[in-house]
Amino acid sequence: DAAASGAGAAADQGAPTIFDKIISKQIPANIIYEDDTALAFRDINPQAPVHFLVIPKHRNGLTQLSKSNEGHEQLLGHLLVVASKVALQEGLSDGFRVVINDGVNGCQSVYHLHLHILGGRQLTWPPG
Ligand code: DGP
Repeated sequence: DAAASGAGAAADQGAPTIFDKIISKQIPANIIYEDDTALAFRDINPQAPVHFLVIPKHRNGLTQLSKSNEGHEQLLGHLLVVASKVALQEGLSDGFRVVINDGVNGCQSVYHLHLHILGGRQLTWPPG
């Protein structure tokens, strides 16, 4: 499909992660949205009453956001639209937060690009 075949498609560097097993349904997850290119599921360690992740089904080299290039624009845009759609589906009409942790200083722990969507309470700023 178009979103999955960006410029990064040839080079899907990085070791498989736990998210590959969630995508292939080898391990269970609470999936709340799925389409051809994106998957949304509840975070196993929620930091808010609603906390889910949106990931690309095909990583396309996006172990982390800082690996992105122009070939990923359609996919990245789609992930944001899915995040918003599912947030509203989850009842977050008063607002929510979208976070992408990148690399060591960003506290990234799973190297398969993912958006965190948090809501259901008044969040504070700045984050820690
Ligand atoms: P990050 O630090 O941005 O890489 O966050 C990774 C998130 O992934 C973290 O909030 C916990 C979540 N997570 C890790 N393993 C699993 C899992 O097996 N299932 C689910 N549902 N979430 C997971």
